[in-house]
Amino acid sequence: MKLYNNEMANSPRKVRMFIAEKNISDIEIINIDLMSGEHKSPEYRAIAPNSRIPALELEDGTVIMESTAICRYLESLYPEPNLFGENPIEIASIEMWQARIYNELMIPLAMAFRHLHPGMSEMEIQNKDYGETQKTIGIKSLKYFDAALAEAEFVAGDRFTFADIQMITTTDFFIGLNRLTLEDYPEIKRHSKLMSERSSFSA
Ligand SMILES: N[C@@H](CCC(=O)N[C@@H](CS)C(=O)NCC(=O)O)C(=O)O
Repeated sequence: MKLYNNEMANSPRKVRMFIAEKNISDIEIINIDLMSGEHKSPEYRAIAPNSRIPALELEDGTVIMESTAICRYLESLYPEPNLFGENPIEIASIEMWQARIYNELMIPLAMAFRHLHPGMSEMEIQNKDYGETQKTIGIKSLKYFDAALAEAEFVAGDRFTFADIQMITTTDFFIGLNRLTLEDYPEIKRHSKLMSERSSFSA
């Protein structure tokens, strides 16, 4: 299998963390240069028509796009350690938290970054008003998820799961890039420290 990757971007980092947690060793990493627009080249589009990374190419040429879909595929191939839930309520809880973090936290913070950060002006037709609105929504969500994290050690209960990967890849990347600080979110800061102690954190 081949993983189309970029070391600086947050979506492929989810997959790299997942691979590290599962200790999977048969995936070749192929780096794609986003800054030079390699992901928009005809060669890469032929592999991943969405022009995004990550993408996972299987031995038979099948390509899976979307970081969560890739992780779900890998969970089926390598069930241990379980990261998507072991019983109906745990499966639902992990799905709920990972989807809520993605939709309510990651998307607004990502849009704020894309529309406000000077470094993104080459990659995005920036709309400052839209960026500011998304930043406000993102800050509201940070407060919400900070309070939610006070209820449990990990995002979806008492053990590490994919929901924690969704959270740490979002907070570690987008809080700083949006010129926000972890100091304002003590439970997210606690969670970040917990995640930074895992070897997969630097994958
Ligand atoms: N929902 C997708 C998002 C993929 C995505 O947007 N990847 C970014 C890097 S984090 C990308 O390829 N951006 C290129 C662009 O926006 O042109 C996933 O989770 O895989």
